[in-house]
Amino acid sequence: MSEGSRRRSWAEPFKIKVVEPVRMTTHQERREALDEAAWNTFLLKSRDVYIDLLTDSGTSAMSDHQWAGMMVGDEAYAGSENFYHLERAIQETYGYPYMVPTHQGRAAEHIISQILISDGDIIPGNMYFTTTKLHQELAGGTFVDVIVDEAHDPESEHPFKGNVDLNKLEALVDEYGVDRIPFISLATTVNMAGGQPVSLENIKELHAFCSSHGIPIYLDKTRVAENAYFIKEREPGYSDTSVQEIVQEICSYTEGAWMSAKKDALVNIGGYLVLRDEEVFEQARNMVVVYEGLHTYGGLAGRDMEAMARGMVESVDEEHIKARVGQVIYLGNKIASEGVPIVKPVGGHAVFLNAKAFLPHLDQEEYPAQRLAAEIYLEGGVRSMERGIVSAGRDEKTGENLRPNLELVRLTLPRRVYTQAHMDVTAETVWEVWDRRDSIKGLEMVYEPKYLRFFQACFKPIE
Ligand code: PM9
Repeated sequence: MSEGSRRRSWAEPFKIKVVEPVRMTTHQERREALDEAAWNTFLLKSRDVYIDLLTDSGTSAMSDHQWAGMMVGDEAYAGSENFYHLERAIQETYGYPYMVPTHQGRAAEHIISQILISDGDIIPGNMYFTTTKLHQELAGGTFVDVIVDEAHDPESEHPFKGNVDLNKLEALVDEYGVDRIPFISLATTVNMAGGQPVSLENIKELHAFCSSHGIPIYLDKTRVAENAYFIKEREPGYSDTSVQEIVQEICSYTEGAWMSAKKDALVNIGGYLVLRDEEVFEQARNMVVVYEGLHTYGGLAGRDMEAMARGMVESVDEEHIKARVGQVIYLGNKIASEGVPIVKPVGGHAVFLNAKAFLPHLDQEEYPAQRLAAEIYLEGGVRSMERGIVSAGRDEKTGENLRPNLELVRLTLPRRVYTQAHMDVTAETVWEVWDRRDSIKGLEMVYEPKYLRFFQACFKPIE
């Protein structure tokens, strides 16, 4: 579409055909809901939420084309037509020859971790992700962060804060030897760093290093299209390359990948593992029948696979991705315009508030980000998520709380769901909390589950 100089930089490339009413609540109702949810936004009932920015996972609005695809679901137990369509779409969009469907991303993480990792292995990666790291640990490995230092600094404006620091990686290889490093766990649009991209230059250097040491790269490509968009926008030499071509190039440097299709691929459920190595594929195809279902459905209905096949093509559409990331940047800039501290630059899928700077009077063990997420809900019915000390969990060996430098609240934007007015209300809600920040106290954790505690932990406010 041609754009004059007076045209805004992004706009939605769709119109709305179906609406879902949401419920407005009073402050009193929200306070009661929060107490009932033990001050954990994951435990709130969705009916009590006005604007739901908990996650972009499985929360996207599907297109009419995807919904039409749901009607041609082939629900045969074996050999569904939609499986073959999905396989073809993956080959064409990403370039991997083999695919094993799973019901969502963590199931694929489980399978690949069990296949590749042995007891005592070291898994280097560009910042941990909660479920990825857990599955690597459950398989006997230890995740080691090799992301660039800038990723841990919310103020750094580095355009590619997702990059791998090759010196850190080399030091790890020297210390443990290649035999104890089964693969590099590379993520595009690094979630816990604030939705920050990796550059193609860095991926190429990583590939050269890994090839010379015989270490394969496995990619978490959950948000690869968003990463590709940032490469197109920021990396010299790519402004005329399509997002689709950039996605293909990223994938070409990797031996395999897992995907939570609930994000980029615009579906409400779905995931898969993709591979180049036939032997690893054989093992994965066998394991999936133990945990998910036959290798031609992997825990999904035929209609889900069809929606995924269609959604992944839409995910690399230039106008779609520009509007998707454009909306996130709009919200980030708006919130920051009143001095609210956010992670810079604004990421691809979410705006991350810097809770340490927002509530500097709280100790990290008083869970400032958890409290801030709760206060934002209380203020305006906007649901967000903690990404700090609660999400980081405990050190496996010492049992101590891990204290990440990043103590963040994530306002995550579902794709194609909310309007610009919703973004404005979200920013206004954050500003209201910002205005009364000095009076906000911390939380005490009163229940802690063993795995992925952020999902189900219970808190009570410190009075
Ligand atoms: N991500 C998210 O909200 C949903 C669950 S954790 C709060 O960000 C990456 C980079 C993810 C991810 C999920 C998974 C797991 C793997 N990698 O949720 O199992 O962001 O489909 O995928 C969530 P599934």
